[in-house]
Amino acid sequence: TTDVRILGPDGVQDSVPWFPRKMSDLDTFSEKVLEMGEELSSDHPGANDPAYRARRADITRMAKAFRTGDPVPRVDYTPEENAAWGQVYNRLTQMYKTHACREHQYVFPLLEQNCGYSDKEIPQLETVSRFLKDCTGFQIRPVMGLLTSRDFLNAFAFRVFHSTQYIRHPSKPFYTPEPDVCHELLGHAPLFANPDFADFSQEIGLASLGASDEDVKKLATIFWFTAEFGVCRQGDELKAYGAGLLSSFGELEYCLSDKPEHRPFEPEKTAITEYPITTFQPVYYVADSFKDAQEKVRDFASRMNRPFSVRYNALTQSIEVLDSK
Ligand code: HBI
Ligand code: FE
Repeated sequence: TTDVRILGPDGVQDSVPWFPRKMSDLDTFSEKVLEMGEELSSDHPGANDPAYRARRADITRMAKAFRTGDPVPRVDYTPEENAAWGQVYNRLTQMYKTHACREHQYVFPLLEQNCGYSDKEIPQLETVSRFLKDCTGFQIRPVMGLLTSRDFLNAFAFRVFHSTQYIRHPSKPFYTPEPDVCHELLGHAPLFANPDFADFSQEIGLASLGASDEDVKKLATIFWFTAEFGVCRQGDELKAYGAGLLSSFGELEYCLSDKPEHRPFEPEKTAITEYPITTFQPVYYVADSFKDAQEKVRDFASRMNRPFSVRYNALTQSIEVLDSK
């Protein structure tokens, strides 16, 4: 990543990290994946299964070749893959009525009606992407694996969500050490159909463009405690809206119990909270609403140290850089 020069408000040229200005700039991310892009870590249940690895590699090869404007390639999932999905689907959907936020509960039947969500087979990313586009303008790009926080967040400025397309190892249907299609389609996709959540996600994305490494880390931590592990207050109850919760029946139960600590979502504090990535979270941040969370993130972002501001032009699908803040 090479820096680019931008004229700051004082007329002096500042150097900021490169960032995508138009939708097709996202094509440059497709080769850049972290650890598990091609190799599986030793704790991955599929690490010693050559057939699983070959299958995963076939699917990630298609993601690597994806370019802006392409339809997401279709994957014909095997009966074994669909069966693993079905197990996860049935176990989680039982809990959504009592544990998921109302926005997730509202969208889920629409995904069943419009996108073929069921316990029978894994929905196609292209179908879900088209549905999201109709709802909020969000779209899905297939990705080989974990992107850097910067790349992953930058894409949200364009209302683009990077989604994996392979599924966890069928020997452990209730465990995965990396994002997979169950996590993406059951946890994330429903929320991107909600206009307020879409705005909230894009707000984080816009704030991340050209941000310092330190600020990107803070925004990634905010993303972690909201889109991944967020809890919200609805009436006098707590409900889950984070995708990491909505795709894990164990943590979905635990997060609303009185075992963990629940703190109010405050970007300044949330952004600097340490968190474990392999165990249940000891702390959850509670949002009042997606609109309120968006306003708080916008306010937080406006105090970030960036010599320019940005705005997304949906007509040209490009970022406009405003030289003075
Ligand atoms: N990459 N593909 C992908 N999916 C994610 O959920 C993801 C990522 N990179 C970083 C990341 N999540 C988060 O941990 C935050 O850093 C944004
Ligand atoms: Fe995720």
